[in-house]
Amino acid sequence: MLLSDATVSSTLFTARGRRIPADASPLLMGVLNVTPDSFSDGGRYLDPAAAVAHALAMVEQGADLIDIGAESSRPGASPVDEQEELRRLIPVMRAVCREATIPVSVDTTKAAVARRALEAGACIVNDISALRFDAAMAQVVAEAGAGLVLMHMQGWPRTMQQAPYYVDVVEAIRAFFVERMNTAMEAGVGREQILLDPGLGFGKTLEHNLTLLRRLDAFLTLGRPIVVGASRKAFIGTVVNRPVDERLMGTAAAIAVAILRGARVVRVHDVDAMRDVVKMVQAIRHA
Ligand code: HH2
Repeated sequence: MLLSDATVSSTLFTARGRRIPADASPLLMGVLNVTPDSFSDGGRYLDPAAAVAHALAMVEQGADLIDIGAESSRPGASPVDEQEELRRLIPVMRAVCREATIPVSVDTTKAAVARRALEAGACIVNDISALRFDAAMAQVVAEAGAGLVLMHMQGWPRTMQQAPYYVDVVEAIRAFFVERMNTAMEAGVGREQILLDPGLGFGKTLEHNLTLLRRLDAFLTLGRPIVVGASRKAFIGTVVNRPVDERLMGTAAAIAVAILRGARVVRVHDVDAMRDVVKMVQAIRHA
């Protein structure tokens, strides 16, 4: 099904005084993990100079946003303490925000890390716990007027893939989004600051992930932009039977479907290749 763009207004979202126009979407969010253990690029960008160079390369390749994370959330990952997360993140965040003109987000669940990242120039908080892991997070986002990605996850990264269960995965996540948006707005976050992400791979079976992509349009009536992070994930590996560094084509297919079903932001590792996917899908949609 092709979808009209009527469900989101001419402003896609706002982030610290920046207005991201709807007609610029679908946006490519390039992933930068400054971690030793991320599932696909762990260890590659621990050196701050390499991390900054990679971020700038993604900008060059056409990224619309850069998402920087310093704690892996892969299934079974061990938590990282605040000091270590800050140590990895802040120098890179500061340098990328100085060099790049596009909006930069911080992928964190900790309010103190989000605050320091915003001070360093980030303008979006990508919280995979949707404000559930740190009671102070909503306030930090509200005070900064930052963009906010509310992502769905069942359980915690350590255990989330052990036995994910839903009566109806789409309905469960829809209800979660409504409840989390209300929590954010009660804390003073503006509706226009919010983006929603079903959290592919976060407490979901293969069937759940595929169903969410197929039925992504069920979330459009919530009136907020949908973010999808399918890039290189295990569920793609299961379908195509390939290791993490050979999932480019599987990722391309997932992203094409996500955009056709209404995704406004796609979070990807391979910006150069996925730029072509976005362009091609858009050309077909607008023909
Ligand atoms: N996926 C990952 C991390 N953060 N944020 C959002 N909003 N959506 C996602 O799907 C999402 C996310 C996991 O991918 P990655 O960052 O590459 O790996 P790791 O968590 O191992 O660092």
